[in-house]
Amino acid sequence: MSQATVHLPVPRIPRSRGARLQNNPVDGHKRVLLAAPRGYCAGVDRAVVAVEKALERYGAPVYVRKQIVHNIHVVTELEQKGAIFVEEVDEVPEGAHVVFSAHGVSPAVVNAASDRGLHAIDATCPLVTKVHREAVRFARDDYEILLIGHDGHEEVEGTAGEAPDHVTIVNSPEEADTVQVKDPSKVVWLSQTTLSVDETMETVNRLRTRFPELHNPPSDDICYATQNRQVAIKKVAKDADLVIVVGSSNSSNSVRLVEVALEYGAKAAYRVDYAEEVKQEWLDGVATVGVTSGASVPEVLVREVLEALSAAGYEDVEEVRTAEEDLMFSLPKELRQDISGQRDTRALGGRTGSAAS
Ligand code: 0CJ
Ligand code: F3S
Repeated sequence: MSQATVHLPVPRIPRSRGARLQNNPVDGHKRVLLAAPRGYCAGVDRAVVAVEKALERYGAPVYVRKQIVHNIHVVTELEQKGAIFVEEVDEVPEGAHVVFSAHGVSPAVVNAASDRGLHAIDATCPLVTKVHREAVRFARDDYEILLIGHDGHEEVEGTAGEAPDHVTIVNSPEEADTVQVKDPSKVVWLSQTTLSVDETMETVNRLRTRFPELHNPPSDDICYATQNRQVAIKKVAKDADLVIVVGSSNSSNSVRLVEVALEYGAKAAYRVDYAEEVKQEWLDGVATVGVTSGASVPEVLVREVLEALSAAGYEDVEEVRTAEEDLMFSLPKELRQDISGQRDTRALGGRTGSAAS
């Protein structure tokens, strides 16, 4: 993979109001192509609401193991509401409530929380849980699992932890050329949910050259949201002089959007957490700016980027939509009963559509 993901602890860069962008002349009509789908996916919405709901129900503090999602703004806002983010469950006081992040946890973490008498609320995205189940099943059938993903990313740690004796992590297409297996007739590949689709296919092709009997996962492991955001930015990138991706530096899917934009024709592409980070020089000679955001990014941060661009003369905003999303997940089971014992049927993650769990 072209760029390693940065892991916690993430530096807390204080938010500063940068200078307003100048409206300098350029050749051509200034415009913004706004990719859609972008921003929150169903699993992120569910995880963030799970923390809010836990705070409402149990009162502050509620502990969260790792960042609930990889977005500094989301984490800061939840901290202000009373969430305490920890690296490991041994930092949580015995008997307290702890939320597991959207990226999932290994059975070892679940057991450590239970040994400590913690009340765990599992906000793992159901699409990550699906990959965990695949790992368990293939390990039980004695397959060797080549897990394509970023070593050290929480999701990869969680999935690998389901079957540590059967899993080998493949970090990049290059590693596919050197990874060793015991029995090439009994190998399957699985993947992290937030990778580049194209790069993962390259890794798989290189693996298959060496292991022709390589099994495929029963269904896509790269999730719908990751795929949809990449398809949308590909369409925008070919017409963009500059692409701005809103998302945090440790957000795998956001960082992938920068790479995909560059691969698909954007003349330049940058990632920002906040609008204030957009630099005047990025706009030099730029007529068309593409804008998108990762799956862990609240829309308010995109709106602030659009406002900053508007001040620089990019007032004409055209949405480029390549898919509709209506997937929703119900809340983690620990939160489905409300205090009065009523079942909370709130479904999360999209504007319309049917609930899944
Ligand atoms: O792994 C996930 C369940 C994705 C959560 C949404 O995105 P983010 O930025 O928190 O996580 P990635 O680093 O995996 O993209
Ligand atoms: Fe889940 Fe994909 Fe979002 S795995 S949390 S739907 S980015």
